[in-house]
Amino acid sequence: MASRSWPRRHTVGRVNTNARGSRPPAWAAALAGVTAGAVGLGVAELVAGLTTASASPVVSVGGAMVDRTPAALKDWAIRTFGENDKTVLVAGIVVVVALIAAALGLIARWRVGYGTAGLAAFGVVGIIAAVSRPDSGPLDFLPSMVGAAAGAWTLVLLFRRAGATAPPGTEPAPEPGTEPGTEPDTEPGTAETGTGPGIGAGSGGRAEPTTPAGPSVRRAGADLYAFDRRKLLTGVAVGAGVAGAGVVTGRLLAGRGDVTSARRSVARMLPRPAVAAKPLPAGADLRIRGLAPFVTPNYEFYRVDTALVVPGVDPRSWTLKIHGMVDRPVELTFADLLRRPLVEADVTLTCVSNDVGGPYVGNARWLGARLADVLREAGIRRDADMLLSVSQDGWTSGTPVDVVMDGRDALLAVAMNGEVLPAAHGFPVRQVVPGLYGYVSATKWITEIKVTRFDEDTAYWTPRGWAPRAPIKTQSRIDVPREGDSVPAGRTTVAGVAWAQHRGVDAVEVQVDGGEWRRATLAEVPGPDTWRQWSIDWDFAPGGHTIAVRATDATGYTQTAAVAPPAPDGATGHHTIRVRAG
Ligand SMILES: Nc1nc2c(c(=O)[nH]1)N[C@H]1C(S)=C(S)[C@@H](COP(=O)(O)O)O[C@H]1N2
Ligand SMILES: [Mo]
Repeated sequence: MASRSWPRRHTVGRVNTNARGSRPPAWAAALAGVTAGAVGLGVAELVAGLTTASASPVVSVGGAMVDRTPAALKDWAIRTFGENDKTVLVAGIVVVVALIAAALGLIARWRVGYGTAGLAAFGVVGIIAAVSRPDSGPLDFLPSMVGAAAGAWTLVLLFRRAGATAPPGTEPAPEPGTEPGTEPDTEPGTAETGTGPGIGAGSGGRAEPTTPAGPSVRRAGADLYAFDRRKLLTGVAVGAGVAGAGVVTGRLLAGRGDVTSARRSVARMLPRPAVAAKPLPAGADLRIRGLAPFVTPNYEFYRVDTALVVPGVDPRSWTLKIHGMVDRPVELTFADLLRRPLVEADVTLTCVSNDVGGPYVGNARWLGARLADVLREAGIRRDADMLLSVSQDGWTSGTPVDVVMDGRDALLAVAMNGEVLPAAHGFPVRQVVPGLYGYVSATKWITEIKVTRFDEDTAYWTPRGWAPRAPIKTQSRIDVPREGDSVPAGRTTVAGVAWAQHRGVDAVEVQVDGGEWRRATLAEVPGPDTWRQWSIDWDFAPGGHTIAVRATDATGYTQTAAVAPPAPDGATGHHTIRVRAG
């Protein structure tokens, strides 16, 4: 590298590569680091939005983390944060990135190159995460790469603006012009020529001599401390603006727009059901305040999946491949699917992670093609016992073949409660199989079914501590009153829901303060595949009370009181609440 002298520096102007011994204070360096990290992420989001095929680094890294999180931790996260678990994860990643970026800023005080190297390492992590996602596309390396470059470039520019690139330990500073040839580490070439959006231009119009190590500093003699707070802060502000604009624009570009319009056009092509569901029995909904309605509105339906960003699947290019142990592999388009006779069915979905009394259960009217018919046309081999369904984002589920083929309403569903499948619930197509927990049956954004064997293939949750086969356990829940409620002494309605999908609920009993079990009144149901509302009026003496519930299904099995956690195959125990009457 050519040596430079003071005059050279003055011709370069804003570049202060000769400001020996100067470095910004720690807070400023950390702030520069955080800004560089933010710009990196913002630019990455923007690139991800522009090249719609590729995922942003936060999403890729987050997705990789979700897949690698021990089941127990994930369980805890679901339980603690509920359906906000993804927001918490993303926020956590952003905080960790900010902390590391601040540390890189501090390291850059020592040598800017170390900071930029750290940002490059970030980019490599993002690239590895992105290209190793199951749904990765050929351009998925781009957001992380461009983002890391933008971050590194930002760091260099900010350090320049702040007036420091020299390594520490060179003070006391030499006399100007006396030390050629030992140029401190300079920035990458791009920094010399770069004229990035806004970053170098923050205070460009200002006439005052803000060149670090300018006259005032030289007057200070040995103290070459040349930190320019204002220039740094304007740079930081511009960087923050770039980062924010990148995230917002990127999200918008990548966003729902596509899915929203695709859902709208599908709404126009949805055929009427060939086999319509019977109207719901009038007595299916007891309409008790606080009791879960028989039909769960789509916007209230619980959502559980590993997808950090709802996959946007284009129905025009969507296909479902059915392959593996079949005589005739097939590939269905969305139009093929809609040409099949569509069946309506009322089915209650339940998540295996649902605690006793928990919220991860919902009931909807689904419209879809019969999965059994599609499979029969493909010709399933006799020794196959598992359907490994795969979603657009690479998640997999293993469903027993015999369950799907036994005549129940196992569907490739395209609509939910009379509406095109919402994006979060699997648009354009998902599986629905009455009687099985969601993780072994309810694949959203489905693109593939491999007909295989349980002893040959393993679905997503199996190595993570969940049972390969998981029929839904008979359960019941008290909705009113709620845990901890105060109720008037005397007669009060106790009500809730019970479910035992595909077997049906035959009885629900309620017990207060460990006394005798009394039968609740059951609401009507359209069939065995939905939950069933129940209610009972109870006379409460003033004071505290414990209320428990248990259901008996149509096989005669009564819910066990033995408490089991959700893992590995569903929680057991009686839902029990405490109330105060008075
Ligand atoms: N693609 C995909 N499908 C999925 C999952 C997932 O993580 N990814 N989770 C399953 C689980 S565990 C459940 S309980 C149901 C929940 O369906 P819902 O979100 O529509 O209520 O979806 C299932 N389908
Ligand atoms: Mo689930």
